[in-house]
Amino acid sequence: AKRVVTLHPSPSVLDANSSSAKVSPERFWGSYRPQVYFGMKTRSPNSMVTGMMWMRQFSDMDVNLRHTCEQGDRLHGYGWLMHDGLTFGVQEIRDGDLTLTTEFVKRMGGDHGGDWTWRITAKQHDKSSAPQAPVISLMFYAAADTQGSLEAHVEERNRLASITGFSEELGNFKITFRKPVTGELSSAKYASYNYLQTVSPGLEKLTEIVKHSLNRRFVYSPPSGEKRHYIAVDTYRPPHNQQKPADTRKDSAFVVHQVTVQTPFQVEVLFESGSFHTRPNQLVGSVLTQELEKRKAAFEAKFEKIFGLQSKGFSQAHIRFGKAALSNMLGGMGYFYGQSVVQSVYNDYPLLYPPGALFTAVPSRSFFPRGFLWDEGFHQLLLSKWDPQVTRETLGHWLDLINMEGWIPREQILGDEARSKVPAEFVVQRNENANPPTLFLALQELIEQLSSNPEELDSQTTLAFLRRVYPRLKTWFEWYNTTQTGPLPHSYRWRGRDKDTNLFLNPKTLTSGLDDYPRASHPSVDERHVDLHCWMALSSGIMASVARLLGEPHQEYERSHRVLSDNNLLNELHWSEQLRAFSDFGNHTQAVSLQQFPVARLVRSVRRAPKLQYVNALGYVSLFPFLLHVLTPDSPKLEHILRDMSDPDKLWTPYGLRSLSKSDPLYMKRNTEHDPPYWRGPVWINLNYLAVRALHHYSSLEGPHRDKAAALYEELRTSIFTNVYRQYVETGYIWEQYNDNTGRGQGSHPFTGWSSLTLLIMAEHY
Ligand code: 6A9
Repeated sequence: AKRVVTLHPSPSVLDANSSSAKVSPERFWGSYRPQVYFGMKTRSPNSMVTGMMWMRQFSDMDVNLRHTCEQGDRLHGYGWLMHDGLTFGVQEIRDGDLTLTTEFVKRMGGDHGGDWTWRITAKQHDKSSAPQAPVISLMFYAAADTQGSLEAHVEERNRLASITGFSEELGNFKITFRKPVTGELSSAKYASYNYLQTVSPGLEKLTEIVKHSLNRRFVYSPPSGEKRHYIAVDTYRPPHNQQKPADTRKDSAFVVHQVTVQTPFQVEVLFESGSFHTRPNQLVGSVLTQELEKRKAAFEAKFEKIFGLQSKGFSQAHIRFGKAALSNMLGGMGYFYGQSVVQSVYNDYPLLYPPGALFTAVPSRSFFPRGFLWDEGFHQLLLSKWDPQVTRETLGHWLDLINMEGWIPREQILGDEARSKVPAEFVVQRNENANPPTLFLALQELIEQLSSNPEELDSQTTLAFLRRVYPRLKTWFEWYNTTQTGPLPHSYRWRGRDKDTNLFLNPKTLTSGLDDYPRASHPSVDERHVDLHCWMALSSGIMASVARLLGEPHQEYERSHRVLSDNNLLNELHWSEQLRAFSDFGNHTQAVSLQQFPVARLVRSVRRAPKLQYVNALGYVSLFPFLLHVLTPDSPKLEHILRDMSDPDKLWTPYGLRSLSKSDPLYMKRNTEHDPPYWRGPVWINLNYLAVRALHHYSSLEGPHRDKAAALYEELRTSIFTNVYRQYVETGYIWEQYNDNTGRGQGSHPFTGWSSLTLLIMAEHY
């Protein structure tokens, strides 16, 4: 029963201190809190965190405090315009007629990850019709998480000029709040100041504490202008006798500096590390401006060198979009620490997984700011082009979370802050459940980089990395190859399908990553899934390559790869003559529908009994042998695949390939009254990326379908980036999916996880 919570016995990929300020000072501080609009922390458990909230004064609306990224805030857009993942970032936030630019720059020195400075620039939108420039409150804070201390230093009545503090990982430090100015050379602006010094029982409570401390008793009285009451944090210290003893263990210092000022203005916040003794000057004002300019220029040069959008003739606006796609993926990197809640058949109750760290990009800063296993493989396809060290460290973190069985929990909800965003019923992860092993896609990319530059230092690092991950990869592969097998030799079946068959039009398969994509109507052990078969073909091939590179026995992996890639076997297991496409197989009937029951609710009615047969749902699943390059270039099946892809009544749309054929009976059908279609029509960018990549692959190999693939390649590539770009310009966001009829972005936003692969499509980097 303890197996599920026992970690893999091999030495961990990452040394215990690999993310520490000593070993990795340049990556210690970062914007690793993607769930807030602006904030930084260090890559350490229980890190001291810093952040910013803001709110508009004298508005008709109720208190509009902004802090964690929320779709409900209805911002017109927010995201990183530039971010190098290492030294600096520039973000733009558009809230009504207010534009906030949040920039940070780091400077190395001392033993604790060095210094950084923030610069916030607030402006009223040019096109605003408001008679008066808005008055804004910015609230900068530092908060401890169960360890470390903070001391507030107050000057001039209510103005908190600085915070000094100490923590295990940072030693002594000082945070200074500069006064707002109109521009770099101008003198201070009129501003009102407030502060709050208190304790919090956990980082997920910070917004609430600030909200509950707000008071309208303060007066804003600019020299030329009317006096008005404004809302601010009130200074108070919770009296000791009111603290419940149980809470004091967790209670941690929390200090907020509020500045209230009319736009336009600019304000800077400095973090200075106590062990940085050789600081030449303060990183503020013109020094900061110069540093920023230098970083921006370096970023632009590196961006063009890697992605070459300019040399491909893209417009400046397209290039800005490309930079934002990359920057948001880098700026969406988080560092999480905590325990998953897991369940195996041997436990009566869920158990806590051992505590662990995860450095990962998140799919969506607002709606799911946490790690997802198969999303991460796609994220790293882009990030590995920019900084392979990020990819190695991320893969290292994921693979260090593997248990002795070879299982990695699919959704990583680590720490109270992450937990606070997830309804209880979604928290528990089950150890029968897989998720596509896309980390192999990222490994494949690292291996390709290595074979094209074997002499480079980076290749040595990758080789050493592969050596360390290898024992874990072996167990991971074995886990899929034993727990997810199907009824026939060399067939596979996703576990973890919905059980309560009659409540759903088609029971879902969340584990496949394609949630509600139609599968056999009646889940059974007789099923075989073509997408999983292809993932296994891919994975065994990468396992063979890694083993070969390391001089380890590789024959078994090669054999598996040969068998799983055998086009005859694939045809036998998965080719449906009726559909003339690849398909799942299982206990299935098409004759199902949702019926209104007398007691106002929908129940599935089955008009014809299921039987063992092909499922015949044409869509992404049927494309997998092509998407993952399992088909040989001379396969006659390619002709059918290319035809279905280019047929507007099936998969083709002007915005990319839709997930399910327009002619399928479940096309755009709801699964329950509360569960709208998700992978039953809309255009998803991760699989469209694979499709474009596959067209590129087949158009570069000799074969009867080469020309057709080449022509489709150009068309599909252009459709995808044209629409994602247009939606970004029109709505301010990159989206989770795109409507197959209108191209409109839908679902969660910003979604700068795999949708950012659009940049690779523009750059033609596969
Ligand atoms: C449930 C709601 C505030 C669904 O991008 C992450 C995943 C993909 O891996 C998967 O393929 N998304 C795709 O079908 C989003 C899953 C979000 C689950 C969140 C809890 C929280 O409410």
